[in-house]
Amino acid sequence: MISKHLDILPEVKYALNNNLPVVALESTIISHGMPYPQNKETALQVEKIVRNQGAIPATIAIINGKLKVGLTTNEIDYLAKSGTNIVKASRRDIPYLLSQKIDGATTVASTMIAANLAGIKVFATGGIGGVHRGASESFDISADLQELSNTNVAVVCAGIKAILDLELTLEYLETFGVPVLGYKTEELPAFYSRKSGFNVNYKLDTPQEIAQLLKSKWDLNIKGGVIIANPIPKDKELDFEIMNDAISIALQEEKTLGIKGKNSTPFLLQKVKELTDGLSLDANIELVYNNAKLAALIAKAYYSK
Ligand code: PSU
Ligand code: MN
Repeated sequence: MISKHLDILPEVKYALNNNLPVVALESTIISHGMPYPQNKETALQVEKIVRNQGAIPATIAIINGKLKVGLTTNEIDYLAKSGTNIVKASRRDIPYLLSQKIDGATTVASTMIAANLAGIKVFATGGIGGVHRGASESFDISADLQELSNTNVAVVCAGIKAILDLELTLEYLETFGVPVLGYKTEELPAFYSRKSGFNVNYKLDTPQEIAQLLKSKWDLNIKGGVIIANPIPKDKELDFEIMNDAISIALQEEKTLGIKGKNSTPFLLQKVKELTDGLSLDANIELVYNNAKLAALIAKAYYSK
């Protein structure tokens, strides 16, 4: 009965049936992570980058009561224009949205669920959700982390978003057995910048080695995902200290306004963008491109004989 709830684009279905590399892409980053029209341009460009590497892109969202795996340009345009008017849909929201036929943009967690149901192994995004700063009081821990401990999809990201508590996020991932790999780096990147002061678990230097690690994990039925932390390119990164200052101001304002729960991440990203005169958005776009490329190479390595 799974197929009743899944709507897979023919091109993606063909690729999956023939063991061709497919890369899943999320849609909350389109609706809630970036403003229009940059969000639309980015989403389309990301698909192009995946194609240029020889893989098939599958952007995922909830449309017309189905988990849609692979979107048309019109659907991407619709999500981009809807912005925060569309529901940000994580794991807990899927049953309600499907049964009520309400559209939703999928987060890392819900994109992983749909990708796994469709049989997609590799997923590219900007940054995963994590343990928020001050979580000991707010209890705000992204559902993305639980999903990574449960669902067999590899997530390529630019490390853990600098707005979060990186140390606590790493502890959480360790507890739940999620490997954090660094692509050509020992240091965990912090989204906008390449340094964070924390280490990844293992540094791997080729997409082939990463694909082998994924196979080892899943051959043994060691359930759950893998994080592949891919640092933003050197010439695109922002200064760690400057970003930290902007993030501190954004966090203070969030507290004053009483913003909580699922609105927290979109608010912080938007506020940091304002405080950096748009520089954080430029960096965010560049790091997503960089991740899409690596994800395509890993997907190709995973499916090569
Ligand atoms: N990365 C980005 N921009 C985003 C997000 C990630 O560069 O907008 C989104 C993802 O969809 C991620 C979500 O799953 O933020 C995390 O939200 P929360 O902390 O509420 O779980
Ligand atoms: Mn949260």
